[in-house]
Amino acid sequence: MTAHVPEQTVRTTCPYCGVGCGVLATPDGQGGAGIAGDPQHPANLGRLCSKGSALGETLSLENRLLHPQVDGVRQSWESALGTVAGGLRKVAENHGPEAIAFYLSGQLLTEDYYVANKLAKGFIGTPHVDTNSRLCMSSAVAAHRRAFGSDTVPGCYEDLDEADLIVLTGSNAAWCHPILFRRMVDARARRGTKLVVIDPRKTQTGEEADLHLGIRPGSDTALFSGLLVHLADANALDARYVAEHTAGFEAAIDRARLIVPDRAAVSRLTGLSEAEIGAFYDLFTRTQRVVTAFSMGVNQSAQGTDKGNAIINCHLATGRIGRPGMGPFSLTGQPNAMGGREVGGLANMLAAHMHFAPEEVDRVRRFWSAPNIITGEGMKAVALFEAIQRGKIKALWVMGTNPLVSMPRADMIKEAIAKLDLYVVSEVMADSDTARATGRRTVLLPALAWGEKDGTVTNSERRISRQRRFLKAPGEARPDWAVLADVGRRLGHGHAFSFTSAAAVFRQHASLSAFENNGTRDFDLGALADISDAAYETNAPVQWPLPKRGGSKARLFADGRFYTFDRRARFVAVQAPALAQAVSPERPLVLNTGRVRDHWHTMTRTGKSHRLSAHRAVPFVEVHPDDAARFGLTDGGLAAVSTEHGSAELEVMLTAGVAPGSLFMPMHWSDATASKARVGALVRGIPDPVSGQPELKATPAAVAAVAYRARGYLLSRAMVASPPGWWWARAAVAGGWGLHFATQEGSREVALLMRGLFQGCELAEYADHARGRYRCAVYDGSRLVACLAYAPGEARPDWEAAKALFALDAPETPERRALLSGRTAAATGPVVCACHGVGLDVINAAIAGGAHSVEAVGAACKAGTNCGSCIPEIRKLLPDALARSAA
Ligand SMILES: Nc1nc2c(c(=O)[nH]1)N[C@H]1C(S)=C(S)[C@@H](COP(=O)(O)OP(=O)(O)OC[C@H]3O[C@@H](n4cnc5c(=O)[nH]c(N)nc54)[C@H](O)[C@@H]3O)O[C@H]1N2
Ligand SMILES: Nc1nc2c(c(=O)[nH]1)N[C@H]1C(S)=C(S)[C@@H](COP(=O)(O)OP(=O)(O)OC[C@H]3O[C@@H](n4cnc5c(=O)[nH]c(N)nc54)[C@H](O)[C@@H]3O)O[C@H]1N2
Ligand code: SF4
Ligand SMILES: [Mo]
Repeated sequence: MTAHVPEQTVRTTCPYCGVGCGVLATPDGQGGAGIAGDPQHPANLGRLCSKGSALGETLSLENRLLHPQVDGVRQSWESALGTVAGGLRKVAENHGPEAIAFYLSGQLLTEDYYVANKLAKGFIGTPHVDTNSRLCMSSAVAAHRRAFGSDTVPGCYEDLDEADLIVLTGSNAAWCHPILFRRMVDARARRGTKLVVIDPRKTQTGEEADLHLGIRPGSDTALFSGLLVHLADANALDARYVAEHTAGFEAAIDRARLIVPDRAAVSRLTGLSEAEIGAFYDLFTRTQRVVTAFSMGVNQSAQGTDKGNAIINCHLATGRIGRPGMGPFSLTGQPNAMGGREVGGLANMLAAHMHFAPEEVDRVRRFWSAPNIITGEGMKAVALFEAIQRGKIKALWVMGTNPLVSMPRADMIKEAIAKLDLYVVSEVMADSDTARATGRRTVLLPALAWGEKDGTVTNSERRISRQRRFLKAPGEARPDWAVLADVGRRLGHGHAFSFTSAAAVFRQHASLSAFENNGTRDFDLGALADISDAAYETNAPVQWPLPKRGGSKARLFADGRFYTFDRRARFVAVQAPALAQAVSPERPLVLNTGRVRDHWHTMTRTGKSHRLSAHRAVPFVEVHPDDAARFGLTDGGLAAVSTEHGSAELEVMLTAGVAPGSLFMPMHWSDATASKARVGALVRGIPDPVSGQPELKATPAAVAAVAYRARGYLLSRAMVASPPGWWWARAAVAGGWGLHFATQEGSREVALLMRGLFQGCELAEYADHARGRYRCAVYDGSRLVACLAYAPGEARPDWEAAKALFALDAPETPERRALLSGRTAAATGPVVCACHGVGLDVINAAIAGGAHSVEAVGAACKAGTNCGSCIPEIRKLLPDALARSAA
C-alpha cells in the first residue's frame, strides 16, 4: 500500500489501548493535527477506532499543566527539582530510602519507565516502585510466570486472523480493543471463525458472539476446570505434548475433578445451563485452532492468577500454544503495559524480565554500576498506599496515572496523600484529581503529552512502535525521562543519568536486555542495543524477542521449550472459585466496574473531545429491570450506589445486559467531571494472593433512588462550576462545555443565579414559575454564550437539539426562538456514531426507511462508515427496529 502521505506527516502510535495502532499525524501549524490510521502499521493496517480517530480533538492546551509548581506556586524547574531532590534526600536520611515510593503507569513511554525504575531501584535504593499495571495485568504476568517460567505472551495478532474459534473471557473487546475486535469479526466473515464470549454482562462484544456465556461473577476457574476435565474425559488431550513439554498435569486434573466432579457441578458454580456448558466444551474440543483471549474480567479478580492459569492449563493440555491460530492471549490494556513489564516497572520485578535471584541482582548491579541496588520485592499498589496511610512511606512520586480515581478505596488514598512529607506529581493536566490533591509539600511537574514527546511503546503482541513528536513543546513541559535523569544527577549519580536523548535511553534498555542473556531470558532486544539515532528515528514497528543473532519471532514456544529450569511448562492446580461475594441484606448487589466505548480512563484526554463525550454524557449505573422494580428505580432517574467504602450518585440505565443482582458502573468520571461518581471510592479491591492485583469487578453494594426537585442542563462557552449541593456531570460539547445538573433549587432561584453568573450579557428568558419551568439563552451581542434548561421531575431534559444550536455560535431568529421554546425540529436522539455525530433516532429512521443492513444504514445516514466502533450497536438496532416497524 503506497497511499500518498504528505511530507510533514509523522508516523506515530495511538496513546490509548494496547492494540497499539499506527497513526499518521499531520500538524496544521497551529497546535492541532490531522489524524489518520497508518496503512503500513501491522496492528491496524490503516484503521482507527473512535478514540484514535478523535485524537486531533484532544490536543488543546486547555487545563494543561505548563509550569512547575511547589505548593500551588509557580516555580522555575531549577527550584522545583531542587525541592524534589532535597526532599528525597531528607526522607532517605531521616527514614531510610525505603520511605520513598514511586507509583508509575503503563502509559509512560518505555524510556520514561526505564529511567524511573533505574533511579528508584538502583540508585535511591527503594524497592517500592509499583504501577497502575498492578490494577491491570499483573495477574496475567503472574499466571504466565507460573506456567512458562517467564512473562511471555506466546502469540500474535495474526493468530486471531487464523483461529477457527476465539474465546473472549472477561473482555469487552468491541469497546476496549476495537480494532482487534474488527479483525476477529473479519475472520468470522472470511473463515467462519466462531466467537464465544464469557462475561456476566451481555456487552456489545457478547451481542456479536455466536455463544454468550453469562457466568456468575468470579466463576471462571470452575468453567475452565470443567473444560480440562471434559478434554481429559473426551480423549482430547495431546498426550505426547503433555508428556514431553509439561509438568504437573496430574495434580492439576485431580484438583479440577475435585472442584467440578461433573457437569452439574460446573452448572451449579457458574450459573450456566448444562446445555450452554456442553456447547462451549464441544466447540473447544473439536476445534484445533483456538485462541482464548482474556482481559480485566479475568485479571481484576481476587483470584485473577488462578483464572489465568485455568485458561492456560487447557491450552497446554491440548498442545495448542505457539502455533498459528492458537494459544492463550492476554490482551493488555494500556499502550505500554508491555513496555512497563520489559523495564521491570512492577514491584516484584527488577529489570528487563529479571527478578531477585542473587545472580540477577548482581547482574543488574554490575550493568548499572548501581551502588544501592535493591535485593528484594517492594510493596504492591494496594499495600503501598496502605503503607502511606500508616506513615511508613514519607515521599511519593506519581507519574502518568490518576490513583485518586482509579485505585480501589480511593477516598483512603486521598487521606494517605495528605500525610506525605513530599508528594510529587508528573502530569500533563493541571486539574486531574491526583494533581489537585496535596501532601505536606506538593510539587507538580509538567510533562510533555502525546504528540510532543519521543519514545517507544510495546503492544499486546510484543510489538515495539515509536511514538513520535509532531508538535512543539508547550510552556515549560519536559519529557518525563529527562526530569527523572535530572533528579538522578542532582542526587549525585551523574554518570548513570547522563542521557541526552530518548534514543540513548532506549539503547541502554536494549543492552541490558541482552546483557549475559544467551537465550536464558525471553526478553532480548540485542539487535537494537547499538541502534543509531537515525535508525531509532525511522525504526519500523518490530516484535521482540530480537536477539543480536537471529531474527524477531511472532510466536514463542513453537519448539515446546519454556523458561523454567527444565524447559517444561507447568500446569497449575487452581483453587475452587471464591464465590462468596459477601452480599448481605444491607448490600445485596454485586458492583461490577469497567469501561465505555468512547472514553479513556479518567477522561483527562478523551474528555476534551465533544464527539467522544456524546456517546455517554453522564455517569451511570446499569441495573437489571427486576432490581429496578425491587429498589424503586426508574430508567434515567438518579440513584445512590453505596458500598462499605464510599458512594456515588449516578443516572440509572435499565438493561437486561446485567444479570439480576449485579450493577455495572463505568470508571471514567472523576471529581473534575462529576459531583460524585468516582468509581474507586466504592471498590473494595481485595488483592489476589499471588499477583496482588485487586478485585475491581465484584464489591457488595446497595442502591437507592435519589430525588431532586428538578433537572436541567447548562451549555456555556467557558467552563462553569456547579453550585454546591447540586448533582452535576460535565461533558465537552461543540463550541464549549455542557453541564447536566439536578437540584433542589426552584426555578426562580435558578433564574437569579443565571442573571448573576452572566451579568453584562443579554438574557432571553422563558419562565413558567408556577409549573417550575425555566429556560434562558445568554447573548453577548449576537453571540450565544450560554443556554440553560430547567424542568421539574427526574427525567434529564434532552439536550441534543440545543447542543446543535449552541454549535452555531450566533443563531438566527428562528433558532433563537427554538432555544427558548424547547421545541426544535431536528431531534436526533443520543449519539451512537461518534465520528459523524449520528443519533439513535436518525439510525432508527433510516432502518424504518428500508436500510436493513449495517451497510445500508451507513449509506443512508453515514453512521458506522468511518471507524466502525459503533457497528455492533447498529447491528443490535437492526432487529429491534425492524421488529418495531413490523408491529
Ligand atoms: N474505550 C476504552 N477502551 C479501553 C480503555 C478505556 O478506558 N476505554 N482502557 C484500556 C485498558 S487500560 C484496559 S485494562 C482494557 C480493559 O478492557 P476490558 O477488560 O475488555 O474492559 P472492562 O470493561 O474493564 O472489563 C471487561 C469485562 O469483564 C467482565 N467481567 C466482570 N467480572 C467478570 C468475571 O468474573 N468473569 C468474566 N469472565 N468476566 C467478568 C465485565 O462485565 C466487563 O464487561 O481496555 C483498554 N481499552
Ligand atoms: N473500579 C475500577 N478501577 C479501575 C479499573 C476498573 O476496571 N475498575 N481499571 C484499572 C486499570 S486496568 C487501569 S489501566 C487504571 C487506569 O487508571 P489511571 O492510570 O489512573 O487513568 P488515566 O486517566 O489513564 O491516568 C493517566 C494520567 O496520566 C496523565 N498523563 C497522560 N500522558 C502523560 C505523560 O506523558 N506523562 C505524565 N507524567 N502524565 C501523563 C493523564 O493526564 C492522566 O491524569 O485504572 C484501574 N482502575
Ligand atoms: S484500537 Fe483504538 S484506542 Fe486502541 S490503539 Fe487502536 S485506535 Fe487507539
Ligand atoms: Mo488497564
